[in-house]
Amino acid sequence: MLFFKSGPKKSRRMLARPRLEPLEDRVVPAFFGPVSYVADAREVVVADFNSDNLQDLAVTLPGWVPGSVGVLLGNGDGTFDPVIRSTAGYSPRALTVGDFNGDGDLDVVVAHQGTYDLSVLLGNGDGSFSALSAISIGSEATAMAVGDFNVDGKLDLGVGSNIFIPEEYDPETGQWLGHYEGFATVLLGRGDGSFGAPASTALGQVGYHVRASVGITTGMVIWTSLRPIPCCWATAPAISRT
Ligand SMILES: [Ca+2]
Ligand SMILES: [Ca+2]
Ligand SMILES: [Ca+2]
Repeated sequence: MLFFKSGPKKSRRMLARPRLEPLEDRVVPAFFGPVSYVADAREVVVADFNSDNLQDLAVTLPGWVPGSVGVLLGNGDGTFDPVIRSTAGYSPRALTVGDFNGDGDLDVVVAHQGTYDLSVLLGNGDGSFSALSAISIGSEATAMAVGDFNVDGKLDLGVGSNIFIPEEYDPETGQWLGHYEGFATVLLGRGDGSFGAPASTALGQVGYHVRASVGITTGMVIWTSLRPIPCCWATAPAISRT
């Protein structure tokens, strides 16, 4: 029952009854069953690689010698064409996208597991890539972020990376025990698909995965590492820990 006060000392029962009103017709979202296009994809980015205003997918596909980047061109209805593979070197893992040479076609940068290299693959505008070039950053990249960090109109890279520091050999498992030292690295783009020398700042001991992401503020890249060491974070150019 509902009541309301009509005066400072009086109260009376509200006569109106609640009404039931029909809801408007609604369209309930539904999803088709999953469709598998590629197996063992590691990372995925969404972008329009063939400039048809339909979103496509790019994924890193493992393979030791060599791996590849696969692009699935979107049809605009939730389906994709068969994967287009481009050679991407040794065990590609992290992936990021941008037009690094300013020709209007999206390019990708790939980080490789087990190496200290990044690879730049220039887009051909049709979902394929070519002109692969390698950049050594001196540590193993786990994540990348793209932005114009020095505001010169050319895309730059922020890279989170690590180096494993072995401390003790475990004969039972046959593995080395140790920890990871993290690095926050910035590579300034030259606007032609190449980058200047990497500028790295040591983050100290971190978890394996050093994430790099672009902050809300232009010109800022943020690195974080969440496990197992309590978080450290850093922004370019000033680096600090929490
Ligand atoms: Ca497209
Ligand atoms: Ca390009
Ligand atoms: Ca720049």
